[in-house]
Amino acid sequence: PQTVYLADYAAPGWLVDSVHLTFRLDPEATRVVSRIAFRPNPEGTQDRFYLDGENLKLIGATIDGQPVTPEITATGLTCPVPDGPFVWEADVEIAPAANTALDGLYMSGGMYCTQCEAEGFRKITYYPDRPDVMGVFSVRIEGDMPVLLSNGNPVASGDGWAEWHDPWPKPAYLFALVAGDLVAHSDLFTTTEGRDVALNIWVRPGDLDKCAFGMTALKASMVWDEQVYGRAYDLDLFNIVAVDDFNMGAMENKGLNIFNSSCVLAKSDTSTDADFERIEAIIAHEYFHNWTGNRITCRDWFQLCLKEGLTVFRDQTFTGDLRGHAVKRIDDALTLRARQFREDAGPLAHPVRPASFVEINNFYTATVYEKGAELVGMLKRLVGDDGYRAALTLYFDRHDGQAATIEDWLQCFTDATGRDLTQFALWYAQAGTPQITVTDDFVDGTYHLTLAQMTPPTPGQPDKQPLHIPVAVGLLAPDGSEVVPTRMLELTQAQQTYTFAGLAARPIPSVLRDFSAPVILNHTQSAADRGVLLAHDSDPFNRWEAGRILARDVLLAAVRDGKAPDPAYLDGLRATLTDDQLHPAFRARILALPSEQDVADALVRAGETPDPDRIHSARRQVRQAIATALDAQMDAVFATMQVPGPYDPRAEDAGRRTLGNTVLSYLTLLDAGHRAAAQYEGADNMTQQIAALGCLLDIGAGQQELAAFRAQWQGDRLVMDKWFGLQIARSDPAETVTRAESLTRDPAFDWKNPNRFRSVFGALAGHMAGFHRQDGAGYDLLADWLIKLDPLNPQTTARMVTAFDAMARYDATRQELMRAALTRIARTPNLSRDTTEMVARILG
Ligand code: HT7
Ligand code: ZN
Repeated sequence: PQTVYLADYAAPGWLVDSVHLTFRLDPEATRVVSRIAFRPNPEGTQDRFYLDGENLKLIGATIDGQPVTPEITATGLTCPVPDGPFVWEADVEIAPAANTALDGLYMSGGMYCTQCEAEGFRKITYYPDRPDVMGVFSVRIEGDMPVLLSNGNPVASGDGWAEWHDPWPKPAYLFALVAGDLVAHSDLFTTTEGRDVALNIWVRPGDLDKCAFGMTALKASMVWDEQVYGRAYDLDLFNIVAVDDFNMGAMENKGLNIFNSSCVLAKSDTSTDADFERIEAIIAHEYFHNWTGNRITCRDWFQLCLKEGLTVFRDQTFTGDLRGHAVKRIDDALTLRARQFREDAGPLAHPVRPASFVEINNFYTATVYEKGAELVGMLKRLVGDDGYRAALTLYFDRHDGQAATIEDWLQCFTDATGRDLTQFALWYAQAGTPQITVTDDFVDGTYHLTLAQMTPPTPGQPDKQPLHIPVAVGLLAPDGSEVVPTRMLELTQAQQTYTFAGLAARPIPSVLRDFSAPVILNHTQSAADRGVLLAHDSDPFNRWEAGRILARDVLLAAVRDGKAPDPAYLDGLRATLTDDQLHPAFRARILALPSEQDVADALVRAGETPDPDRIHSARRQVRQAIATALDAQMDAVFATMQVPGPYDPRAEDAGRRTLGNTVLSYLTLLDAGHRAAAQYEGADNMTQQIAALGCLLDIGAGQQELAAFRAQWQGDRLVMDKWFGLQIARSDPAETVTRAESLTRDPAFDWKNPNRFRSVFGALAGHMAGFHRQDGAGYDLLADWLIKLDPLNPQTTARMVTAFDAMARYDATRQELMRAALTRIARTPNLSRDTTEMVARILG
């Protein structure tokens, strides 16, 4: 397969003014008639007219009305064209019902829908399918379906046809079409500019009662973007459609967002608090793309973080504003460490702006999204709130309607604030997680804090340069009072020392407050100092972080030497648990121990080989000890965290339920599941029901409840995904693989549906001790199913191959078994380009 390089970017030879598309829908033979007005690009650097196109049957083509016979390959066509502007017309045939890759025009549960990002439009018709070619689209849909939707505003419709016009020029990846038997939950919104916007969430008729929350989230997003970023919506209509078969979460097509149904449908008896929060964030994310992605798009796919990093940063801030910044920052750091740090530490490490790719779909990664968002956050810390506002205003003014680059983005910050960001730009090009080592000394009232940075080598980047890193630091007195409030240190050299004079006693440093940069901190601090930070730090993130490091050390001691938790740690935990001044959601985060994966990461960083079984049992042992030591307090907290009245997904109630269910998971270790069984029995919402079921499964009980759960929810696809996933996630490691394997034989296991496939195999891969079973059965089962899925759905297959990316950290036996499984995948005849690239990168 061919590698594409950022360095080879060439401006398009022809630009598009207008695009008229007519779709005559048919599952086996849809006809797509296109009429495209092209004109030569004065800045173009390509001299051959070329249109992308894949799996298309060309019925006929004309240029300015004259039939032409293009030269066609498997990936596109070329043809001689006139010197000036011209009109290209083509009639092609495609087969949506046969499109199992869910990319281009496909069918899901009898409805037609599209997915065009990144390169799906070329599976619909011949087109310059690249984001820097933007055209005004008009669409006519003819089909035997009650609802026919496309981008923009409706123009006209009749029985079996509808016409749409989108006045905003857009790249082809934002094109969308939906046709089906759908009903809408509708509302209205008036923008600050006085525009009345009709809002619809389109679903299958049985799902209409699951739309209200999504609509509230959409309106909250529209208000937030007006108030916080000054961005108003720009069409008279905003449609969202829920689709069951979808490769990712959702897609921001102009005026017609398409959502995986799991990311929009919500109702208290079928969705958990976590689902509600996720849905709210994804609706916001896709809506925010209207400005950061659609109005200003990317010049090429190497610039993907320009829209994704910024939009993730915006949705994170939105959730923080609605639900509390401290807990949101903790959750974001946990996600970053679990997914992005892991990516950075293995064979798939790549820069936030990659320099090359084979298949762009493989670069919708935690690095581009989550680390990309961290880079925006760091810029904001460096230039301050006012500087950030000025830079963003300039960005919107200067680049509206354009396909921009990271250089354009950084230039706005420089022009708006005067800051030189030359060194900062390295963050976009250099892969790997920087490590900062902290040392200090205190002499005669003066405290010296030394920070030394180092970024380890990553594939293709053996040598790293120092980065420009904002490190937020505060100092505490030994009694926990704050002696130096937060100061934003700017680390630019390999090593720098910062001086704080006039201190009465040696301070306790609180470094990297609010997780001010996506780095790993190597900081040796005594357990006593960490105890002070846990009890007193004014920065909630570092308060939690102190508790997390104490917990990690307790877990490491249990893994290495079978040690029971230190009583001082248990005292600190008890004090936090019972501190009513602290938000319940925050207390729950402190009480939740680092994951098995976190413990493995810590061992790897210490140069040790993690043993998944040992980590699993040590963590259980520590949890048992905590439960025993804090039994009485947990019992009291469990009682006070019960939320009376009807279910409300608001943050305050959700936080109470999270703490209640966290202590329930400990109490279940002591009461043989008594409380959990009662909670399951009495639950009137999914949060309480599934938390109780999980607790029961954790102690090897709950089989009766599991059967009852299935009987109750067998008609609900999304809840059944939970049923599949939970019993694997909460299984004993000795049974994880057999449980997953037997579930693949369940009549409800529809492996062609990505959500269902992920519910089983995502849960298997996420169960560290179960997946890494010593005989390799976990690897073999996953490999078997990935080989089976690849010809149907390469995107989802390639994504799930990443389960093997931590191969190098395990013992020789496991490494060999993983290598064998990957080699078997690699040798599969006709393996997709997507999966081939991922397997090759992992095997190295
Ligand atoms: N911009 C979208 C990314 C995307 C995608 C979505 C659904 C299916 C396939 C996809 N490929 C790429 C989603 C987002 O970041 O908002
Ligand atoms: Zn996005």
